[in-house]
Amino acid sequence: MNDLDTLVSDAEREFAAAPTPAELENAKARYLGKAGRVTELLKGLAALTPEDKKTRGAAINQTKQRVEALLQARREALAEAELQAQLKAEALDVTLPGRRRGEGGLHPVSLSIERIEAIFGSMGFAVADGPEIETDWFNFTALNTPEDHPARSMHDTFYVEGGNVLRTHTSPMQVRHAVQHVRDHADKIARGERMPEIRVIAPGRTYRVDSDATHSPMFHQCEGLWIGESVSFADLKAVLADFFATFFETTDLQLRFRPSFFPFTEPSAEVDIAFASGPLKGRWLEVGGCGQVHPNVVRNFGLDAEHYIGFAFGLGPDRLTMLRYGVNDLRLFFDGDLRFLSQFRV
Ligand code: 2NM
Repeated sequence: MNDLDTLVSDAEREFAAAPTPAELENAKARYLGKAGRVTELLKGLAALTPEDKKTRGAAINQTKQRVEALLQARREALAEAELQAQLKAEALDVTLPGRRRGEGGLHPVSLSIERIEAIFGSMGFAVADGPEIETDWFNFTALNTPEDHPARSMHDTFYVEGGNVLRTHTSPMQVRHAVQHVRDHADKIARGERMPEIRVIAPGRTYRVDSDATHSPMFHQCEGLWIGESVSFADLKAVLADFFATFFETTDLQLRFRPSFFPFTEPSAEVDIAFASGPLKGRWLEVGGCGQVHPNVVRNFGLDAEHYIGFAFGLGPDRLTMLRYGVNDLRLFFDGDLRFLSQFRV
């Protein structure tokens, strides 16, 4: 191997050993730069005879071209390797599923309240709304609750500034609705004409000082009221039987009224149901309270209690939702954990 072939194979080895374009350019300088090996060979031509200069010059030029070709090949190889590395690093898996917009849905208790409104709506009940901060009169006094009743204690009721309370039930909305209804029909009532019946439900948030697995300081209630000239306990039974059968989508259902006491009804009863099949089969479950509206409450509506009579009831949408879906801890509804809540998305 002559000195020129050695130079070419040296260049090839050094170019191949350069791992980056920058190091390749350093290696190039050692051959083709101002003091590079090829340049030095060309400088050496000056000392030769014209004859030798010609043959040697041609050989060096050929060597230079071979080195330049090797350099160019190595440049392209490094550029290609860099491109491949970049493509690999930035690789996109186009078969991955897209990012979806998060889907929301109604809270399970809201779903129940919507069902409750639809069912009672089909029986002609209007839906009342009202403030969550209530006056003492609408929350207690109008509902025949005496000054010394334990429900009025600070242990049971959240008091806010000005002597108002966070409503402990939704009945005050019914009082507001009934009082307005009576005002709206005052002329008719004064002429002794028939007043349209009061038929209303009041769903919403209510508050009591209570907190454990089955009690939350904020919970939901849906109270119902039907007042007319001869609305009886038999009507109450029919309305509630129809409601529970529709809500739980079964006619295999027993209904039981257990004597009880509420200041705003007389007589009063707790309502129990029992399913004939399913996981709760045969167990009596308390689902609400009810009664004939107390004459004092009827008078507070602005009506003659000798002439108008009816019933009221209170249901717990939280508890109805637990029974419907088999949820055993009330707190799950109010923790805001999406792993729980997303299961009810419809
Ligand atoms: C219940 C139980 C019994 C009730 C009474 C009234 C009103 F406004 F007519 F006086 N509303 N709701 C009532 C009666 C509520 O909840 C357990």
